[in-house]
Amino acid sequence: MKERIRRFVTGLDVDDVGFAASRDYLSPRSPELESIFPGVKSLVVLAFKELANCESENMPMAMGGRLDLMEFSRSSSYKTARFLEKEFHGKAMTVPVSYPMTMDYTTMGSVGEVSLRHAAVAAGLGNFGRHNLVIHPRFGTRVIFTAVLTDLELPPDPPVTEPLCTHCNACVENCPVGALDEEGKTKVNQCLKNSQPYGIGSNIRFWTRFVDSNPEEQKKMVKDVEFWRLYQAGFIGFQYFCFNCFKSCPVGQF
Ligand code: B12
Repeated sequence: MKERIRRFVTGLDVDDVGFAASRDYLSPRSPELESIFPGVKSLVVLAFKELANCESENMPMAMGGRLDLMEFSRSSSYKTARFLEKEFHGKAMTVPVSYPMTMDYTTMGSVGEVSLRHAAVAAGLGNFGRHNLVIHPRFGTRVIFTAVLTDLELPPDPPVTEPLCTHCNACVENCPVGALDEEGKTKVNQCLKNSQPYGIGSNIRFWTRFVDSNPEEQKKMVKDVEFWRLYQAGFIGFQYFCFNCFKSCPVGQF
């Protein structure tokens, strides 16, 4: 069964696939998988290599590449989940590639329902680097993940045991806000303010100023590019304006 699933997934042009037992998925800050999917037994984790878009200093180009990849990854995990249900009569659930996620005051929108990095590590698709991202043995850091949860029992893949991070420190040095200065921890607020300048914080600040302004000032505010950018972010969703730790990692690059 596992090899048929692997062939199906790689036939979708997904770059790599790994299998994990749900007991090996260890992500202390994330919800228990059982609370999401009672009876879950395995995770099928899909890895997708990112195109060179992430290198561009033109942020609509960089984020456009990510959006294309997210669309492809969502369609691939959806097809994989359908395959598990149709062919093997298991139950299957797709994991959001990035959002939606629970929004509350304890996590401030920084914890996904399933941690795809911990899932990838459990499925033998890589291990954590100095940047707290998962490095894939062939594709390096430039890889994103999706996953399918299932109640089918699938034999797990072995973990990657050799460390893939070379500790060159390029990710730390290239972070413009020092979010990686402390080993083993990303300073989420610093990263967020810099990488998502049109996220919830800017939105709140803009609209607070707006309600405190007179009609003339309000007219000026909606003509300002800041408003146009917030408007675009509103329908695109989370929109990254920084890929530095992701693109500066030399592992697996030519
Ligand atoms: C919320 C989120 C963010 C938030 C918060 C990040 C965070 N601290 O987790 C912000 C906005 C800051 C963010 C930034 C980025 N993100 Co993000 N993000 C997510 C999301 C949606 C949820 C992550 C989550 O649940 N975190 C909470 C828990 C799991 O984290 P944690 O337990 O606190 O673990 C942290 C540390 O303890 C440490 N850690 C934990 N265990 C271990 C073990 C070892 C050995 C080490 C060294 C470290 C370590 O690493 C974690 C990062 O801080 C995931 C998608 C998903 N569903 O997984 C993508 C995801 C993690 N993001 C991703 C990416 C690529 C990015 C960015 C590069 C942005 C970009 N331009 O693409 C940056 C990288 C920032 C960085 N270097 O840490 C990819 C990572 C791919 C990869 N190769 O690893 C993911 C998996 C999306 C995907 N579908 O592939 N992200």
